[in-house]
Amino acid sequence: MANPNQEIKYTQLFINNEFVDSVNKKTFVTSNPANGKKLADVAEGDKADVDLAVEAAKKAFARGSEWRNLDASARGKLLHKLADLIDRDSDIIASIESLDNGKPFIMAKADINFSSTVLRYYAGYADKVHGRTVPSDGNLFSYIRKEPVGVVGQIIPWNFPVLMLSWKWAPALAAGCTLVIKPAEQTPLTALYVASLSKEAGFPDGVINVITGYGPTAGAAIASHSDIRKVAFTGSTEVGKIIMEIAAKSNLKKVSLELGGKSPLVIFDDVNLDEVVQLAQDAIFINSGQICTGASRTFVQEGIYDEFVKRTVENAKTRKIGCPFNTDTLQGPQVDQDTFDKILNYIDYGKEDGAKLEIGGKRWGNEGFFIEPTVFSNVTDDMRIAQDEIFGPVQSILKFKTIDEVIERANKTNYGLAAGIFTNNIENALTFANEVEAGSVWVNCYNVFRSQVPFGGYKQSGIGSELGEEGINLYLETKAVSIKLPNKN
Ligand code: TXE
Repeated sequence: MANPNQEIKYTQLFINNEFVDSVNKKTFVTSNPANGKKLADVAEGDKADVDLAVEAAKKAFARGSEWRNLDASARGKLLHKLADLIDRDSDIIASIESLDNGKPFIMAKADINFSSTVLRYYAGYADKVHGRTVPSDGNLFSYIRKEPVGVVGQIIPWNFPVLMLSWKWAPALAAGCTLVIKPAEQTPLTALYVASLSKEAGFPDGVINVITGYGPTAGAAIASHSDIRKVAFTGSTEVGKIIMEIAAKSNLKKVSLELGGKSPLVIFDDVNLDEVVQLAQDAIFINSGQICTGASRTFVQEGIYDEFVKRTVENAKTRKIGCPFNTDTLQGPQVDQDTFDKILNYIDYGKEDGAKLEIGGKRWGNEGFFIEPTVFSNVTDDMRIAQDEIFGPVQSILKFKTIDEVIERANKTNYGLAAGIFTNNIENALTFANEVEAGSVWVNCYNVFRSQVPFGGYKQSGIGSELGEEGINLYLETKAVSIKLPNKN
């Protein structure tokens, strides 16, 4: 059951399986974006706390430690147990997530359900990380071992707090790494709750550490720590570049990045508009538009353009916005003032640049950070709303004529995270899927994520893919062992 008055139990850092204050005793406020009210004072971690967490994680990873001596299948069992505990407490976690992030409770439940699914997927992977033998030239026997990278740092954003945590923890723990994670300062609470469950599940001391705090302090301390062997980051392209630079300058730690996007969704004139109008709008408005794969450029073929725009506007009117704890709410507030201001600025740019504001464009209500579902038509490629990541409920509709033209225009961006196409023409679908520069392509569906299917970005949308086999490989080193033999056979 949803609980808008859910008690917040955990607000301290989680280091070595204990909740502790930060070294400097500082705290920061996290608040509810639906009404601006304070939820809790949370420990503000900094470099000294990251150092303590890394020490704990190093000890947990040391040769001969309890964690290193566990069978791989036993790591899988711990991940299964954690998934069970998350399911047991999913109403509590979803209530906290909804309070801290603003997303509708039912959406938070879906995120949490997907989080335990991802944990179970990698639980099964733990004892299936096989090396191999290799037919090397000469009198040699060569074999390949896959080994955990070691202590890893993870920095995650606020749009899917528990889900991003599960995408980071599950493969790292299945691989046998130990970790220090920093949740976003806007949404620190669910990471701490799930940390308490990891202790209950039985993860040894120091395997999992959570440092709440700000990016340029706690986050940068993770990215620059010389005993962290790899950093995994999800967030803005701008900060992704900073992380990569600090990672290189410190100890050249491995880096994986999942960054922003400006994803095209292409709609051909052979589709059933009754279905597609709704799907195209969900593709951008889901999670209040705060999703890196959001279909922020809707390309519609000229023959159906006017009708599509008309129906899209009607559809936007029916989209229920309001209190995240109402069961019929589809759209909650934006996460904070900065995000809210940024989106309203972009709506102004859209008008200034000559796009036609069809509906929305303003604040909704008089408290919290709600923005009306907003639709622009007559958008052209050069406009700022067609080029930059807005990260809000703003749908931009562009017109196209041919497949070649739309592929060319879809690719004219520095991003390459996702792309979608709606058509009944298999040739157009496959041509687009092959030629669009994006890490995920969805045909007649959109924003479809599965544990088994890798997800990552081309160009400035990222480095490396999470989920699937690719996801666990991010946390593994490859060791080649060659043994001299007296003869070939
Ligand atoms: O992201 P940041 P913000 C995009 C989206 C959004 C914009 C800004 O366009 O409007 O980014 O959002 C930590 N060293 N995305 O400012 O700053 C920070 O504390 C180390 C897309 O919230 O990238 C948080 O934990 N860490 C995206 C995390 O980085 C630093 C999701 C992400 O925050 C740091 C979120 C530093 N110097 C925003 N500075 C996606 N790909 O889904 C910040 N951080």
